[in-house]
Amino acid sequence: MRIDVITIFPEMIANAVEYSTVKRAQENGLLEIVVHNLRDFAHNQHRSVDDYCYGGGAGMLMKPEPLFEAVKSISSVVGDTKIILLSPQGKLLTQDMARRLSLVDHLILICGRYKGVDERVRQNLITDEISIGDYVLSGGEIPALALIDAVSRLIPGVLGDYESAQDDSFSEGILDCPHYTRPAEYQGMRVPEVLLSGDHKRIREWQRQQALICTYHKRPDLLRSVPLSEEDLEFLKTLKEGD
Ligand code: 9WO
Repeated sequence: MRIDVITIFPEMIANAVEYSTVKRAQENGLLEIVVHNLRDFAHNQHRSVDDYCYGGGAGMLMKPEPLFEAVKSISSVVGDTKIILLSPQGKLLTQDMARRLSLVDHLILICGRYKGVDERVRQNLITDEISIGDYVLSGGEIPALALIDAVSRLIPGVLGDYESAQDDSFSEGILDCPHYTRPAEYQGMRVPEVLLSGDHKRIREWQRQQALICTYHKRPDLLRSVPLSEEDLEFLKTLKEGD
């Protein structure tokens, strides 16, 4: 997969992709990230990429020409390309969406700044608009990094067998169960006995029930959109009766 990022703060992206899984994906040749400074596509001596709004009002907007030209300069011979604007008005990024994006050959991420982009960019340049949550940031760079992180770890071959086999939060659509490491007792706080028992069937059962309890209390909305076994449903019924 190739990901191009268009931003006025290229170092913000370039520095952050030097870590962890995203770095490994690049080293293994499974992911190529290319960062572009939007100012390189500015038309005047001051390298301006923003301008006042028609109709007045506070704040500046990103001018259309540099954005159109930056995208045009990125040779899209790679195949299937999505041009994504990170913005609070976008569709909420979910694990499902990240999974679908990880199958695309080429992503071009546009990081908004100021008050946002000229509407002609939204209407005629971008193919998808994505939000990472309902809060306002000062720009699209951090959301772009969140998207890159979520997507790159799903590219086939990026995670080892061990890591991908891990049932992390959301991999099955529900929250993860609690985990413990040594010592078995710390300041009187004990690790649940079942985890020390060596009885793998009982452990598996306990972990599933804990995950259901956790999801039921913290994110009950997730339980409506996930396949549950007969046993899961039976257990959830006992939880509801306890309320
Ligand atoms: C700035 C501003 C200045 C004066 C008056 C009104 C104003 N609105 C904004 C504004 O909303 N700026 C946004 C900053 C424009 C697009 C890029 N920015 C952004 C992206 N903030 N938050 C996001 C974002 C993106 C994806 N997911 C969550 C948040």
